[in-house]
Amino acid sequence: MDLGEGLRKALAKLTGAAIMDEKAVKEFIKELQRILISNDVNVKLVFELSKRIEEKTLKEKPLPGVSPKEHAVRVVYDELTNMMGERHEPRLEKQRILLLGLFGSGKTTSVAKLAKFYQSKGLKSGVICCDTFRPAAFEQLQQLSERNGIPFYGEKGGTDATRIIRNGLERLKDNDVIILDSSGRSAFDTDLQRELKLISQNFEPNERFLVISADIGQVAGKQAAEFNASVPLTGVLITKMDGSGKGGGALSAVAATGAKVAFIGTGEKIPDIETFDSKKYVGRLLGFPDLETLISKMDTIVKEENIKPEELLEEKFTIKTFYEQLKATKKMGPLKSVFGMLGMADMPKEMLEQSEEKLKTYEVIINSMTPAEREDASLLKKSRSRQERIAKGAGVKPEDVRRLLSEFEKMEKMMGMFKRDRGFRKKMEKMMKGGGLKMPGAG
Ligand SMILES: Nc1nc2c(ncn2[C@@H]2O[C@H](COP(=O)(O)OP(=O)(O)OP(=O)(O)O)[C@@H](O)[C@H]2O)c(=O)[nH]1
Ligand SMILES: [Mg+2]
Repeated sequence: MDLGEGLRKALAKLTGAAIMDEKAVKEFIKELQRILISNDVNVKLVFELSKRIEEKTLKEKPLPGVSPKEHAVRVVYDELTNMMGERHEPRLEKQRILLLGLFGSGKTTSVAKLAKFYQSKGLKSGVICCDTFRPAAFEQLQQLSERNGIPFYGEKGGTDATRIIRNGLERLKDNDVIILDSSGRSAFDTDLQRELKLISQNFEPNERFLVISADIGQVAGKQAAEFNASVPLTGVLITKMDGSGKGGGALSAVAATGAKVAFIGTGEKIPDIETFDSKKYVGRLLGFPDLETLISKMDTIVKEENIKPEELLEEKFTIKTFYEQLKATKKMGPLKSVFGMLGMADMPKEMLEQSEEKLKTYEVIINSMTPAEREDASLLKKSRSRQERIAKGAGVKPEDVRRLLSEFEKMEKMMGMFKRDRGFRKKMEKMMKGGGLKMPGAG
């Protein structure tokens, strides 16, 4: 079971118990330990954490106005947050950043992601390829940079790191932020150590970020300590937080070494990077809405797709709005995380998977509908002959048309829920101001 799902279930059980007595708390603690350990969090950390949670839940008096159950949720939230490290505040100023790490950890991708990140903060940012080890490294970063409008310097086939850095710094001197991609190895060895020392001396980085893939779990702690001993790190960037069930293990292990998790990678695409904030991370795991991230993400997409926010919540939900939304949500990345951010973690699976192919099929189906049908889906629901006509026109099976309709209906229901919720937007605004953030299952 994934970490978030496990935690949410265990908490819901605790807060749903008729009385939250010692027995219920002890049961919860056992469950919590099982979930954390199976997600590769270090056993010692888990026992320390669960002991504190047990003590605080049973012995501490809740603040006035806070129910024992709310208190318990708060304790769990605080303890998990502490275990996962602190919040990173990136310096938004002129600087040089070195990314280092083992093979395939995500260095090159993260170099481009970071350049875009700093560009989005208004800083001119360029990148240097100083991976002199892997032959295709130059092309990979060059292409990523070209596609994303990032100034790039590299020397194809070049092996002289000192020279590459000198030339690169000269060529990119108009940039505020310069990020350097270094070569990996299959393990940390003296060869890599020597190379990184040389790069450090010539590049004089302000930040030295170790890039680690989340899928190595708690081994991340050992790795961070090992690198740190010879190349003093200023932070760690954990990639593949999206695909790995071991993200929590990696984060907590790195935090336990005292190294700081600076950024996390949450997907293969360039925008999939976040400054690390343990509160946000744990909040999302527990299913509390992370509205700041959601809203800023929505804002960008709404701008890109030219969607008017009112339209998303307009009175009438039509096939047209449905399709616009599917497209937008696909852009937002796995819908799962978006709904997780809204505190509605467990959506029907088929709605979470918006493949390119499926969207294409939907597009041709929708194109075969008459304007009236697009406005009023009830015309279609009742009429098999209309469904068949559309299928024929679109060159698909009638089942495909019905599948679209059934998804439309599900989404329509959800939108209805939002609206009945005394204005979804109002709720979001209220939550953002910090008031009224009700924890699921608590109370
Ligand atoms: N899902 C996911 N994939 C990622 C993420 N970051 C990187 N990847 C993928 O991981 C693979 C390796 O990434 P690279 O950036 O080439 O890794 P590297 O550390 O530069 O590798 P070497 O140069 O060979 O040492 C690529 O397929 C990336 O798309 C992430 O945050 N999430
Ligand atoms: Mg690379």
